Amino acid sequence: MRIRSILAYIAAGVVTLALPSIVMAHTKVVASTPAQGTTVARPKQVRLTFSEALLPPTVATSIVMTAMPGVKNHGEMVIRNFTSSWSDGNKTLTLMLRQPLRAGSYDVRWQAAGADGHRMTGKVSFNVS
Ligand SMILES: [Cu+2]
Repeated sequence: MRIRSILAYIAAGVVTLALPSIVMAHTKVVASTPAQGTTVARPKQVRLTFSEALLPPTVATSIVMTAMPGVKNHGEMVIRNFTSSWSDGNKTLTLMLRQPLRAGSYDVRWQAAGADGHRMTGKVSFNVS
């Protein structure tokens, strides 16, 4: 009985020590096409690969044009003409545009809840020439 309670005490300690690494493992984008900071020819799809498998209903993404060549104070324009699909065991999200993106600057903004339920947000920015 005494040994059992000691073992339970040790097990509780191990779980407590393991917690910080679980909390730290927040969802992030580990790769994208176009890649962050690059300039590409008019893409017809955008792909985000996350650090972990996600539940698609928890993921929201938007493609926002933030600047257009030759237009001052363009403001933000949300691009809506795409469909999306998951692959790679729900780690990779592909946004397929009905028309290639026009020249300009873009943010792909995302939010997603990872395994610990915390909602994370981020963005990938790139230029289209
Ligand atoms: Cu978290």
